[in-house]
Amino acid sequence: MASSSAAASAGFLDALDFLERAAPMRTRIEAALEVYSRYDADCPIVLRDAIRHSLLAPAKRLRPMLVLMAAESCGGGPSAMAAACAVEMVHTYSLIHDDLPAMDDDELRRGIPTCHVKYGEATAILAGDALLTQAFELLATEVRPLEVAARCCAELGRAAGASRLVGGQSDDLAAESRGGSESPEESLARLEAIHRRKTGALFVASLRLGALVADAPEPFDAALAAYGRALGLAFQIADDLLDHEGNAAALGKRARKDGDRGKLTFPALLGVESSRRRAAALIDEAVGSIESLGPQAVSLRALARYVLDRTH
Ligand code: GRG
Repeated sequence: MASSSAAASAGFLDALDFLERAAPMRTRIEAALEVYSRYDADCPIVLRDAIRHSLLAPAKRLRPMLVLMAAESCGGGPSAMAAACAVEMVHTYSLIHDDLPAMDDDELRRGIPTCHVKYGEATAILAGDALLTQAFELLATEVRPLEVAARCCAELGRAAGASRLVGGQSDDLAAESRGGSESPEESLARLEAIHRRKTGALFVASLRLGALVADAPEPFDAALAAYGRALGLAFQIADDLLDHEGNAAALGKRARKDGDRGKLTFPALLGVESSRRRAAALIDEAVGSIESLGPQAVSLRALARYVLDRTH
């Protein structure tokens, strides 16, 4: 087998190489999140602690990595880390609110008690609100030039809003109380439409923010967005498969909950093997989409393979 560095210079990395290569990047992201979650004396201590409980909990940091790797693959940019942290704040807010009793009602997230279990529902709602707002403050104050900051705010706002993340979540919740009158094709189309908004939109926005802060040309932005769409859906299929396999300890959250609730999932609709094949085809599609970015996109290629092979 080729050594890691030989494989990397040839443009390939496997999932384990990816984890090794990504570790320093994850450390840098977490150090920046730690700094951004120090608040002044007007922030109540309980709110600060609740935010930090969720934001700094052990996590994969895939979305901020996508921002940094997209920027890197387009030549880099000094505002990339602020943009990366803004995306992670929006993601963490969505997890805190998703875990609330009124939504998915979960007690475990990122391997630790959910925000509302530890701090109460009201504080968890406020912690999510604070993170969502801070994300846009961060983009507006740290991304430069100002025109790029405004475009990042617009892109992230759209991805997190009523027609994307929040809309997908709303349809997902509505689907739980729906009868079973659809054909399998209709169910699959509906499932994909939910996940394109609920999971995929933030992946695409991460890549676009990376392209924006690196001042990437339009074709690179389009290639990264196509990569993000395919990767987002593959990630969700892999997530459903991991949930189906049901190892709560490895996942750091309750497993088999979707199946138990009769929720629509890819393995339930397509079967396990067919779901795996679909995810693998989407990863090939994602990798194919960024061919034009050349060797600078080695990390994005590896991240795509990792999404398929991940165990949590
Ligand atoms: C409450 C507006 C609102 C939206 C919630 C994110 C979300 C929408 C729901 C979370 C439930 C869920 C399992 C979604 C599908 C995939 C997903 C987003 C998983 C969590 O992301 P990971 O695996 O988590 O990247 P870490 O903890 O590693 O960041």
